[in-house]
Amino acid sequence: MLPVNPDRFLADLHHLRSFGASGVGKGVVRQAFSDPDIAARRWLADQYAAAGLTAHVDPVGSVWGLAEGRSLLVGSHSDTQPEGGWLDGALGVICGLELARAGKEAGRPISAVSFQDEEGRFGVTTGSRVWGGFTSLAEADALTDTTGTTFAAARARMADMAGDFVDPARFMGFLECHIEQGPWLDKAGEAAGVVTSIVGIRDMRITFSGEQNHAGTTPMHLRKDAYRGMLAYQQKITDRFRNVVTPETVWTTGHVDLYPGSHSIVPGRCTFSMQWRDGDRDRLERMEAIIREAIAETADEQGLMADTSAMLALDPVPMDAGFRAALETAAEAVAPGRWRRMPSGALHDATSVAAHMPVAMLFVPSINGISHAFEEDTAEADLVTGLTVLAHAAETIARG
Ligand code: HGY
Ligand code: MN
Ligand code: MN
Repeated sequence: MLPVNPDRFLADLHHLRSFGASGVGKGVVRQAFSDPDIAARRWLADQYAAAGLTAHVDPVGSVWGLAEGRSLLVGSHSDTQPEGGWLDGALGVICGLELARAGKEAGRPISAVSFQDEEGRFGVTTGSRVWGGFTSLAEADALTDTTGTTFAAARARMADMAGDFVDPARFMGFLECHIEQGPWLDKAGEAAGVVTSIVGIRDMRITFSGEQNHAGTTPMHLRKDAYRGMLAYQQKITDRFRNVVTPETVWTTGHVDLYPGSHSIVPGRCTFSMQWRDGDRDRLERMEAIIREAIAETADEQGLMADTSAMLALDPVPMDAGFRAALETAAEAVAPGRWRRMPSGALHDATSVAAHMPVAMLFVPSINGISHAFEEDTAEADLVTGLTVLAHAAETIARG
């Protein structure tokens, strides 16, 4: 097996946590292109170079540690949610660093990567989507975060480091180790999850515009209240989704912006996020039709204007059968009887990479199933098991 060093791996994981440590538990605040994110990426590039890899930053801020010739790629993302955990993405990035180092020592070409903006400050999995050719650089540059900052302006902060895009053809496949971010492995006392498929996702912003007015003198029946428009819309989709969704289907409004945001003003504008996920592409499309119909009906009934942003669409992706088999064999060897096959309800960069090469993913347990929160954590023994299973599988795959 590749000569991975668990102590070195854990030390690097904790060092990466120090970039943007929130001061609350093991929480981290390290959004794409923030100071801690850029500092972490500079540190990663130095680690890749110190390991004898070619350190490289691409135009969208993803950082690569490249082995000579054709190699197996291992990695994830090192940016976090506005309130993130220390392991979401970081685990896979440090697994990539450790496997690439061990690969160099063992003469097994393994490359490493930390993709940029997987967490969607601008658009979910932006870095790997642009690298993968799903979104043009021009389209990405026009994306904005919730404050109106453009991707172009943000990525300009790393322009001094940026080179060309890395050619996907130099890799024979991709492995990503990630925390489960759900409850199942932790509840079952299991150590590893071999991912079968990654859900598809749709994501957009919806804006209702009505009439800003006085909260005290405007009778209820004369209002064109944008917030009440959103509430009416939400009720319509909840009612109509019942015939379409399954217990695995999820939909979320995670961000709402009311304008002008005063207690004494009837909001004239309400912009909110609408995200939905499922393992079935047809179901995602049926949900989209319901959403767009509910928007139009609500605007008409309430005398509002409605506008929608461009919609981000990633379809469900099955993992490569051969790579999955290598992970299953490795999991049984390292944690006999304490692993399972399972789908991923979270999105990952592996979705973008899968269009170019075989990919597979390995999950480790999340304590109490918590993620995208400062409380996110995993027992160190489970982190080391994840690294060991990945190294075992990488050896099998690299050997061919
Ligand atoms: O939202 C997701 O699934 C990922 O954690 N960004
Ligand atoms: Mn992630
Ligand atoms: Mn995440």
